[in-house]
Amino acid sequence: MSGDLSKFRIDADRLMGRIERLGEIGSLPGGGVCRLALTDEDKAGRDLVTGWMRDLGLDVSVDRIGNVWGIRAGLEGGPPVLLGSHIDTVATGGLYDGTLGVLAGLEVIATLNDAAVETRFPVAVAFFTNEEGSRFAPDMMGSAVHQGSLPLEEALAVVGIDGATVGSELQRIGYGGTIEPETLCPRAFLELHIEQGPVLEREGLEIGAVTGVQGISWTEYVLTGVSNHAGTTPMAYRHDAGLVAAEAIVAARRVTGEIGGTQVATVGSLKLEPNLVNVVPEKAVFTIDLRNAEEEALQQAEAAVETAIRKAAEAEGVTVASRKLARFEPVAFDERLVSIIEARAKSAGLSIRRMHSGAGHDAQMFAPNCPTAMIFVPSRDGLSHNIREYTAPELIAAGARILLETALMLASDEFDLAKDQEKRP
Ligand code: HGY
Ligand code: MN
Ligand code: MN
Repeated sequence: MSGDLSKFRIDADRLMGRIERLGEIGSLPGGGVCRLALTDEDKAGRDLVTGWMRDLGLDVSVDRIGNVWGIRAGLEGGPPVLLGSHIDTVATGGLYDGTLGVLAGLEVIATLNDAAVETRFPVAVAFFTNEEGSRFAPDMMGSAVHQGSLPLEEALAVVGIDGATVGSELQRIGYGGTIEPETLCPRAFLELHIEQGPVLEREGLEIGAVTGVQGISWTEYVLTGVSNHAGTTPMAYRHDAGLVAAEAIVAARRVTGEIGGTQVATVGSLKLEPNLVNVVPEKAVFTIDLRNAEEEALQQAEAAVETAIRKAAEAEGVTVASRKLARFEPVAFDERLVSIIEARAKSAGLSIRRMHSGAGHDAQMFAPNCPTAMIFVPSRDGLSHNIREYTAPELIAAGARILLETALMLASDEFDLAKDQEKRP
């Protein structure tokens, strides 16, 4: 296939219709959605999207960690150009995080079907299990298993925040497939995603050509002190796990200032036990999410936070136990694909900039193994993981158009990845 790619037209209404229809599954009373990984809501979303894959004539497969992909045959066989993301959400999620990348991928397929176009290489669309990691850590679990950076058995054995295991929940919802995850080895991987930050909107831009994803470090801390009477226990006698947790939160924020750059830190979950008004907390269980685009700086941040927690714990006579929930190094995307995205956006008259991703994505699991890149569209007010997450339909259509044109180039002889592959460092 060659020539004018712009003759293909994304059907924006069809795409928005699918986004809104999927958004009805797990919808929250005040807006937004909750489709935590492997819950009944996730199952219902999976059933809906898998049905759309089959309606579009895709050859659908489910692997052993529940990843689902549908392949549209090309004139030639071999690895497909893979478009994908996730359809699980955080508990206070929006309509677009992950969903956009999967449903825009289906829109690409529908557009090719409408045009009765046969690409040289196959094109596939996938959604990966448990990208969010909110119920079962780590995040990007399905794509990490798919790409070999997380052993399948280890993932299946993960116990979630509600005590269920990944393996048992996959079986319960009927998505414990039989295919080995590494069966699908893509020719290239493209993910369209909302930016989930303020940059594109603040600069009045329509498209982000994503150059890479920052490193992620998730740690769970369990602090154990001594529960005691809130009224009778003198301050000097206390071993207050809650105090040390509070000092940890302050230390994490302080460390971001000391490290600077792209360093961010979040204590997103915190539980005190027995969590009663008149009892000195015996136990504090909390998580620390640290991220940085530079691996060395991320390690410095991890060390500084760990030192601060242990120092505060020692002073209060509280013990510390911790376990790593997730750890991913920063990745860079394929310069050739980033350049195509830039060129397609410019030829479509869309405003674009290169940028890094602050959020983790399935694409970061593919980046070390095949040519990979992402396309961002703006998030209103920079909001995400928030029920007010929003991206205007015209921006969604613009992002889907760039996904379509980039995928078409990679699935045709316009761009022979194999030839260029030799040049890779
Ligand atoms: O945590 C993340 O960045 C992603 O939303 N899982
Ligand atoms: Mn996402
Ligand atoms: Mn997310």
